[in-house]
Amino acid sequence: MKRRTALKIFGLGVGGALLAGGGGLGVYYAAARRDTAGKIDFRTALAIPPLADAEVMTDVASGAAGASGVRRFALGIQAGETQLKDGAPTRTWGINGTYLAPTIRARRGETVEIAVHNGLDQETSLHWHGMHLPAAMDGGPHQPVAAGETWTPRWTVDQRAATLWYHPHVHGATADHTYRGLTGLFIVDDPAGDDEASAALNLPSTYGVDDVPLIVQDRAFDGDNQFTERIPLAGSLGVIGDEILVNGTLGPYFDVTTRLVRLRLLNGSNARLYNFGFSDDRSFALIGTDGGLLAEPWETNRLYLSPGERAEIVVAFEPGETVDLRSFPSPDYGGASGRLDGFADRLDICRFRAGDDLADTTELPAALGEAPDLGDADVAAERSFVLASDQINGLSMAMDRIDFGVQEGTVEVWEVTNDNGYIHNFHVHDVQFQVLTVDGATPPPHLRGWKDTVLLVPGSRYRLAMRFSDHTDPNVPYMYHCHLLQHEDDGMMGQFVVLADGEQVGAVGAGHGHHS
Ligand SMILES: [Cu+2]
Repeated sequence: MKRRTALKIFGLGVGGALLAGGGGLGVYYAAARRDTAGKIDFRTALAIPPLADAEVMTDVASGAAGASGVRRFALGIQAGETQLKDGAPTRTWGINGTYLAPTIRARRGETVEIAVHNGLDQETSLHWHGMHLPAAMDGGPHQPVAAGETWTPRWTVDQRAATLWYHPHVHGATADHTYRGLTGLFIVDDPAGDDEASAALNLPSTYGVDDVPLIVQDRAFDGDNQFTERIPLAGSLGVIGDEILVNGTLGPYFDVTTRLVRLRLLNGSNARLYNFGFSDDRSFALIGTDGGLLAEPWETNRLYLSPGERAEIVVAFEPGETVDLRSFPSPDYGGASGRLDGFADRLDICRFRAGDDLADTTELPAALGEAPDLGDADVAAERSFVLASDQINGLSMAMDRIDFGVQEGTVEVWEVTNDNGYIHNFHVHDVQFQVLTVDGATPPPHLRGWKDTVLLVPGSRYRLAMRFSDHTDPNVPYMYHCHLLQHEDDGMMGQFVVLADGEQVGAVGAGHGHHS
């Protein structure tokens, strides 16, 4: 069935509703607007993903990392059960645990090596979302890890401090594998002692204390506490769940001990968008987007994130207060299917309980990073991408088709439009891009920093500038795609290669990434 149909109907439950006539469907439709504001029992302490242990190896052979050595991480993908709710445990997947994954941290300039062991009974992959790295290390559809095998990518981190993440990317099964729980953060830090960089800013930066990751995911549970992707009445985006997990915790609270707290938000949902704000409508400062810090903080009381996007915000708390992070109804998208896609929902996400004495040692500087600077660059090529009907430019993803090659060392401008009437977004591997314009105008403040994923409002035109540096390979492609995972799996994805001078686009196999 095509996914762009307005109403997608699954299962016996809706069959019964249909037999009962329009009134039965109407019950589902009415229930499709969820409002949990003030109704969540925040009784479980927010889980903080552990930091991944690294073994530092002296790398004599390649000399790649010089004196700093190579940081080697070990990630074990496994199936298991997780006690997410009262009653039966939920069958989940996780990495070094049964749900979600440890947070990897590495500094710019360090060489990392990550041993990814697949302990599942089927192939999967891990993709380093937002990372600038060789295509063969990217963990996309062409780097599947077979059941029982270990894949060990290695690269030198070379990009700004940023909140990146990792998740499976096997073609046709990315949505399912991610939904089961394979999601972790990858935080890039600036080099130690680099006083030009973010490390010198006095931002909140104590992990889990005043620098807190929030992996926000919606999930639908069946009557037996199991994740289900077969919800009764679905819209156009894929599975929309009615319960919110943060770092794998349902109904989480976080005890605030400092006046300022940095939250690293990841929309880790397959399909749901979040219009973040607080229950008292307080303002907060957006300090960073997908690719790192903004030039300056932006004060707002709402922040819209589509699947795969990240944001770093700084929130100020008063002693003794309680306030909830909430997702508010989305202003712009609606209609009948918009409601089924969750755009009318109001959902409580996480409670913040401030202590009576708050440490006050950090600050929010007026100047943070450097604004993207590609607006004046010489542009080597312009390309256009139209997303509609599970396709990009009228083509579905094919593993053995490389759509185009770009020249290493050049800047390109990609014009991206959503010509569909349904929500999509656009993610490009290997690079962070600058949004030059939206419908010809200067982008809003939350799109003025480095991005790797951008929401595509239907009918709007986004001009994205990106520089392709390093890592040429005519035969191993990077992906560009919609990050609503069902759309991606259904074929809304393409492939490009980065070419050295004089190189031609090569060939890539059809792969064995298709699941049955
Ligand atoms: Cu899409």
